[in-house]
Amino acid sequence: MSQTVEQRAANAIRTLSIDAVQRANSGHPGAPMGMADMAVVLWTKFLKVDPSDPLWLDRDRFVLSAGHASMLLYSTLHLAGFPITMDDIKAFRQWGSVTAGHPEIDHPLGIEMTTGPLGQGFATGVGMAMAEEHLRGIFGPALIDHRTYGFVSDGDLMEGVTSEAASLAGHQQLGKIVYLYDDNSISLVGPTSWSFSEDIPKKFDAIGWHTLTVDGHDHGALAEAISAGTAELGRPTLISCKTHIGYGSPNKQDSAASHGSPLGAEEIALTKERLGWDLAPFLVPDDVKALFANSLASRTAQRLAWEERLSVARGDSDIARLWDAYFSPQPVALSAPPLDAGAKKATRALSGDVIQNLAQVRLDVVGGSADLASSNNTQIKNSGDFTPDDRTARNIRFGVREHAMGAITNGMVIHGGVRAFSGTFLQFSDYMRGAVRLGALMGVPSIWVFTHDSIFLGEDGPTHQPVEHVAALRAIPNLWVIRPADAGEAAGAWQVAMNRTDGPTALILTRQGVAEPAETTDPAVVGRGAFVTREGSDVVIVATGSEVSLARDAADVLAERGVSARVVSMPCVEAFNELSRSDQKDIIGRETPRVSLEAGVTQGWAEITGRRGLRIGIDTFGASAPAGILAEQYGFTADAVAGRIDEFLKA
Ligand SMILES: Cc1ncc(C[n+]2csc(CCOP(=O)(O)OP(=O)(O)O)c2C)c(N)n1
Ligand SMILES: [Mg+2]
Repeated sequence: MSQTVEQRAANAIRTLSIDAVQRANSGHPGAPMGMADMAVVLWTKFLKVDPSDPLWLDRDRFVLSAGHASMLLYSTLHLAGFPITMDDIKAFRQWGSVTAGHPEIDHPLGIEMTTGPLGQGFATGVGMAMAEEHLRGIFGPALIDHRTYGFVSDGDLMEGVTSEAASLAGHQQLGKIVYLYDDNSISLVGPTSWSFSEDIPKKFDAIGWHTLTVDGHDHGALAEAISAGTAELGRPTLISCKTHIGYGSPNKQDSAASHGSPLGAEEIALTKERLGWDLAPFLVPDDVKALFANSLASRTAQRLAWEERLSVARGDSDIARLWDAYFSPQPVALSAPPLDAGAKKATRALSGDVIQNLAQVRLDVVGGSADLASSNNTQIKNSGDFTPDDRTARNIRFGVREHAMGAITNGMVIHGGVRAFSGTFLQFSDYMRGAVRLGALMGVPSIWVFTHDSIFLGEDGPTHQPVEHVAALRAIPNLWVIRPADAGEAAGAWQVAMNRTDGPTALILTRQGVAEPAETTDPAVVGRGAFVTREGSDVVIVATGSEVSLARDAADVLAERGVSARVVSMPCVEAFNELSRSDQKDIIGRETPRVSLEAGVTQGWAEITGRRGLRIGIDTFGASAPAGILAEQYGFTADAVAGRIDEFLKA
């Protein structure tokens, strides 16, 4: 039976995928085989990307949420002319290769984001679509007008983060989203019927999506459905594509056996016979190459027309300035917010003041909170709420959806043109940890505003009192964790976070007021991670956030007893770790005994104090009571701290 070139293209994706998985002796052949037709139709007929400029700002974004189907993406990018070579495909899953087990963000290669933890791609794509809406609102459709496409799987739809993100996408009427659901009724261990029986189209209809169901191997039906999805601008679209996992494999199609192991040489031979494929491994027929080349040539023409429009628009110097403010923003230098003399402001409130200043100098900053804006102090006061009626507004109401908020924030930043932050109570950073970690892995400079940072939030009690959270965040590589102590450090914390380009920052902020030092702290010191805030020679107390003023008070008590204590504020351990050893020793002392003081678990502080140092912290859960009582009960008063240090020095 003769095949169309589109069918041969799908078979090229299938055979490249199964051969690469076989060669690596590891990987997931079934999903690429099942989604190959979806990929061919989307990429040749719809997706606005240009391999001659993978970074084109107005390109459509494509997210492969089911990251285990990585070979689908690599094969398709290769066929489409992105710089993934046949040698790269042969090196699938090998050391140093760009074709990692799961796709890893690499925009020049055409990989929009890292996927693998199911659900993250779905939710992050929602953030990309929100960024597009915002920027289109500002610059108009002549300069910004693209879609966010995604391939999502059963596993993606089972994950909670997807439900949160889908709910917000429906509410926000994100009509430029078109997701194709690989509806194959199979997941890792077996049929989805073992644990998943919801009516997905009905569910998505109910939360404001436009839904369609098609045969995912019928190219005509797929094209019609994607057309309908792109035409629907008032609602996001989910197309359930009924597919067969392992399509073409005589013995493994429709079985979980094709999900995560190589098909085996014998089954590959049978599959190629069934697919009518007689080429040697890793060869692509010329007509398939030509199909992709011809269809993508029109995208190059679209890009050149866009460049022309941009260049004409930039003839207006106001527009040129505005464009650069979003797409080539400058680093910031922030100053400490002014304070009334003697005022004790919470660092969350100081952060809120800094945000107002920041929003003036950096137009690309947008932010929001998971229904805690008034507690997190995240509202940008001179702007309204981002809604379907006002896409230019800069405040995002995420609702009580921390996990999706994390992913959506990453998505906005990954999209480019916006710098996003989002806030919740530090306690609930656990709910968004999947996204926080993935952002750190991707090197995305999202900013997390975590307030109510210790047991000293008081009466809400141990469900709301973080204890292990700061240490748990410090454990994530490439995430910088900054816990400012005063107005100057609050400004410095935002400055460091904003000027990071290769990773995220968590700002750890108090609910309660903090005492300011006699002289306002220079924000620039935060970039060094630590500095001496009070000189002394007998002992060094290293403290963070609200415990810095406590350390100074304890030093006063110690001074009365004839002990000279140096106090070091260490807002950012990660920045401190970047200093030379000698600079570090200048700050925390050489032979002087060291004490750490932080209202959280002591884990990690031995790195600073040494094993023989004293670590004062809270290694149990908190309790529900007024903050002052908790300070007494947990030994966080100046007298108690001084007493412990005295004892330690005498021991
Ligand atoms: C958050 C998360 N949990 C678990 C996994 C492990 N895992 C990988 S694929 C998969 C399920 C596969 O089912 P489906 O998404 O339907 O993909 P298909 O088998 O159809 O290719 C699981 C559980 C994961 N990658 N991410
Ligand atoms: Mg499945």
